[in-house]
Amino acid sequence: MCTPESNHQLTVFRGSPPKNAYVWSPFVTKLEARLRFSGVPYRLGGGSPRSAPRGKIPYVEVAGPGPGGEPRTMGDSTLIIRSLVEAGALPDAVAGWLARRAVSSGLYQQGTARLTDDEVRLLKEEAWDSLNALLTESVKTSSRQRSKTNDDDAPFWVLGGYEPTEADATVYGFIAGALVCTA
Ligand SMILES: N[C@@H](CCC(=O)N[C@@H](CS)C(=O)NCC(=O)O)C(=O)O
Repeated sequence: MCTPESNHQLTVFRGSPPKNAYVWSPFVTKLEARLRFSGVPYRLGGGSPRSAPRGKIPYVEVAGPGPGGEPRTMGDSTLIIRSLVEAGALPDAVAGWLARRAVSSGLYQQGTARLTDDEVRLLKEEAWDSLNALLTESVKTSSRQRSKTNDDDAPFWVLGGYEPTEADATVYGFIAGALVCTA
């Protein structure tokens, strides 16, 4: 759809005038990270929640190929990613069932999976601690993998393995958003 081969053009609307800096919205950064991880080119647009199809940022416009085709807009980072994957424009990076089970089990052991939604909201600090624990485990796993290649500067991924997944885009979006947001 938006791959260079098929000539579609993808524009990501971030809610503020385009510039080369993160925006505060974790959902925008999540979507952009997911596209960058997969090498899918896109343009930046401004836009606003008022002009968004679902009243939220991010939203995207997909144009082309060729003249005559009406550009399509889509909202919601998860639905955008799913739609691009279904269209073959983005490789599927959803974690496998085994990796999900390992993470679910880890979160249950750690305690986060036993909290209600309200408790999770109240215990933001614990959520960040949980993320830290998860990343600490990830880097240990990755260190073992990296030691085989002697490449200590290699990136590591949230669920281990050799490729980023949806989990990396989401974590990246929320960390970057929290660092950028001054509110
Ligand atoms: N589920 C949506 C959430 C998007 C969302 O909540 N966007 C916020 C910014 S982080 C927004 O547009 N807020 C403006 C508003 O609600 O008016 C997604 O994944 O894209």
